[in-house]
Amino acid sequence: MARKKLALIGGGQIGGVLAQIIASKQLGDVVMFDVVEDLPQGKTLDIAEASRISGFDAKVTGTNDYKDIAGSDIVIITAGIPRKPGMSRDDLLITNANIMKSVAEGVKKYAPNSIVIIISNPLDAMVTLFQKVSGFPTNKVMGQAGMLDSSRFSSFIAWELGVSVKDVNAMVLGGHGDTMVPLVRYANVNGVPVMEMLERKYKDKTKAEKVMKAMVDRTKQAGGEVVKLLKTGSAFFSPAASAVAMAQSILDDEKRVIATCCYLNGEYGVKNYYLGVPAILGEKGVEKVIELSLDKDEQAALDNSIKAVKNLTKEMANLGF
Ligand code: TXD
Repeated sequence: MARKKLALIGGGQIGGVLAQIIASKQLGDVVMFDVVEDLPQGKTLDIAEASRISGFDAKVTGTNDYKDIAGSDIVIITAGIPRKPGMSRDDLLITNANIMKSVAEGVKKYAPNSIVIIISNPLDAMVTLFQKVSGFPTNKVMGQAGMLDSSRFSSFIAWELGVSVKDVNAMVLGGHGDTMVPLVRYANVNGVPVMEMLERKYKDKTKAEKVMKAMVDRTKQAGGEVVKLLKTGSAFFSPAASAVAMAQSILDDEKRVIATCCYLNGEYGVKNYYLGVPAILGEKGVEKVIELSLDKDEQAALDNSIKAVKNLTKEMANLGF
């Protein structure tokens, strides 16, 4: 049986870690595309030369030519620029929308049957644009954000409670921005509500609520916290690991339930927009959106996030995309 093939569009910080994790997990052969001459070739050569040590036979190659992504089962897109000092959000939106448009055309032409995971920011707008330009079925175009935001939230909970993060289940819904919605009520440690564990730890309901609020706020700001420390770019290990988990669920038809930026067709009261919600990821891509029952406050927070995503999408349409 032929090995699966994964194309990475963008060979920057996240692209490099993606290639390395995919190869070491032997998920499939990797082709890294970038517009910068020699960059993807150099990066992948370096990774491939570690194959003896890491113990993988998967091929890892770089290219500046879209035709080399032909036959890819999965395409993961990180192409774009991160925001620099002095740039407005519009500047980032226009630049990355132009890049995403060219990427969508390239992927449509050379990997028309692939399933696509987008990481580039502003995420919800970039996923919307890729689907529009490529015309791919909506179940085959999705964005990575919720997996990472949920992993950050889970890590903070595990550190606070002193338990293994493997036993923490916590999910973040909504757009990838300040309006994201960490779901406190559903957060649990192997079925035990996190709030209950916090109340037991502090023997004080108000204190427990304060601690949870701090974790929720940190989750919302977590991307910015890393940017502030790194000073020259944004998080790249955790976004790459998150997208690989999504790709693996699709390639191995694991049917994991993952918070994914996916196309909504009436679910959560939203029609024809991309939004971060839990979904089953399997061989068909997004196979089913899971609808959670939300209380009044949770629904209000999600509505606020939906509004932000709609505004961003409209802003992009007004700019001619
Ligand atoms: O969770 C998430 N979704 C995110 C998203 C978390 C962190 C960062 N997130 C966003 O991912 C970030 O704001 C950026 O928009 C992307 C990629 O982040 P990365 O840190 O990998 O950025 P780099 O290192 O600048 O890499 C981008 C690469 C770089 O090598 C460019 O040469 C390339 O993109 N690039 C292109 N590749 C292909 N085609 C075109 N047109 C192109 N233009 C630039």
